[in-house]
Amino acid sequence: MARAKLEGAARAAALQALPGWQDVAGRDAIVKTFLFADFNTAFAFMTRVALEAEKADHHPEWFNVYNRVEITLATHDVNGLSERDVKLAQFIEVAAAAAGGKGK
Ligand code: H2B
Repeated sequence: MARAKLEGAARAAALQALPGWQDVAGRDAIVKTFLFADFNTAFAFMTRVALEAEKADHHPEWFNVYNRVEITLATHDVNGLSERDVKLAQFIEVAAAAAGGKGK
């Protein structure tokens, strides 16, 4: 089930395939910061991610200042990570690359 909690080897394997995504201290979640050329580029990227998130009914926690977007992913229903976070992170990677974003 897409919302089943990822644990152990499955969680480790999923993270391994998501470069730059790191564990959040004190919480079962992952985080990555992206840098873009400017605010417009960052916000265009966020718009793409927002539309995909709404379609998937799975939403990021994020923080934006100018060209920086910090994104935390977790599945609230399971209080941890699920395949939904992996899918959204994969989409985010593609969208960030298309927008010239760099992981920080
Ligand atoms: N997003 C995230 N990140 N985790 C969830 O558990 C979640 C969500 N649940 N978006 C969805 C909405 C849930 O509230 C609705 C009712 O399906």
